This record gives sequence, C-alpha cells and structure tokens, in this order.
Amino acid sequence: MLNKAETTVTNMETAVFNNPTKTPHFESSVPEHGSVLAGPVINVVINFNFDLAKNSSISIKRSAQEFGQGELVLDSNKLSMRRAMDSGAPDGTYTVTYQACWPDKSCHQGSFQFAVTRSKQDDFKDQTNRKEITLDLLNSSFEPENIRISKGTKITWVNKDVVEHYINTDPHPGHNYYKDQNSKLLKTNESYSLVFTKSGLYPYHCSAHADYMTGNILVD
Ligand SMILES: [Cu+2]
Repeated sequence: MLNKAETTVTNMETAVFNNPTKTPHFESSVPEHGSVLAGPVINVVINFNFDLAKNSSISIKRSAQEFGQGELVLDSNKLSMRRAMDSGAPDGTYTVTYQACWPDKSCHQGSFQFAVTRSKQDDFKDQTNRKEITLDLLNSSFEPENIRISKGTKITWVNKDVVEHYINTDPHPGHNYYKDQNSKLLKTNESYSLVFTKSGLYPYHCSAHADYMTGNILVD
C-alpha cells in the first residue's frame, strides 16, 4: 500500500507543467502540451498554418540535457517541423523549446512540456515477443486500446464493427506524427497492417471518431 501511495505522489508531481508559449501560426503538436506518456516519442512534431523557413529549430530538454537527436526536419509542405527523440530518454518532465522562422526571416520562440512516466506501461497489454498481432476495431474502440510490442512486430487492425473506421497517427486532423500509420477507409472485416521497426510510443486514433476512438502502441 505504501508503494502505491508513493507512486501516486510521484505521478502528481510529474503532472505539474509550466504554461505553454505558443508562437503565431501554431496549430498542434505531438506530444500535446501536458501529455503524460508511457515512453519517449519517436519524434516531436509541431504543425503550423504558415510556411516555415530555415533557422527553425526544436530542442527537447530535461534538466538542461538535450534528448532531441539529429537535425531538424522541415516537412515538404513546409507546415510542419519535427525532431527525433532519444528512445532511451529517462522518466521525467521534458521541455520542448522551438523557434519558428518565416519566409520574411522573422522568427518566434515557443515552448511546451510533456512527461515520460514508464509506470503508465502498466495500462498496456504486453504483446512483446510476437511476430504478428491482430487488433480488433470493436464498439468504436481499439481492442486492446494500449499495447506493448517488440521491434519488428506486424500489427493487423481488423474492423469488426458495422460502422466504418480509419487508423490515423496523431494529431487530428494533421495525421503526421508517423505518416506511415494512416489507413484508407476500413469497412466491416477490412484490415490494415503495419510493421513497427523503431522503438518509441505511437499515439493514434480513428479520424471518424477522433474524440474517443484512440490508442497507443509502445514499441520496445
Ligand atoms: Cu472510427
């Protein structure tokens, strides 16, 4: 019982975030400000409604240490920028500081925060060490909602509902956190498959029921 209480206190402390600073033209990010995640993201993605230009940047820091990896990537539509995150990043609160620069060479600074708390993996169904997994779309939810798999596992989603669904990577409606994870419209008994080859957390949803039909894949 004592251990459980301590865990609760730790989670509450983790959940204290500074207010985010949004630049002009900010639309969305993955992770969202204030997210508490079961593991590091594969990349931080920030979406805007105006063209980004060079000198834009993203930093992902915990206690002054940088966990962003490699160069900033500007997506080809110029409306999004992303930076990979270290998959071995420890539990804790991360501050994303970004600079969004525009074609007129002006720049704005923004920031937001999220937390990594691996104890949240207790809510994930352990499906590690399997080559293939089938995941049902049932009663407008992903069954199971949160799963943990090994690298190289192929997931096949099968629509067991009468209504039509999609598989879409977050955010909604940008669908660009992990662009490979976007299906066509899935009618009853239609399926969609994807092999996960990179460690990290993959938050996703169905774009037809984005408010409540959500799930997470955690790749070890
Ligand atoms: Cu749906």
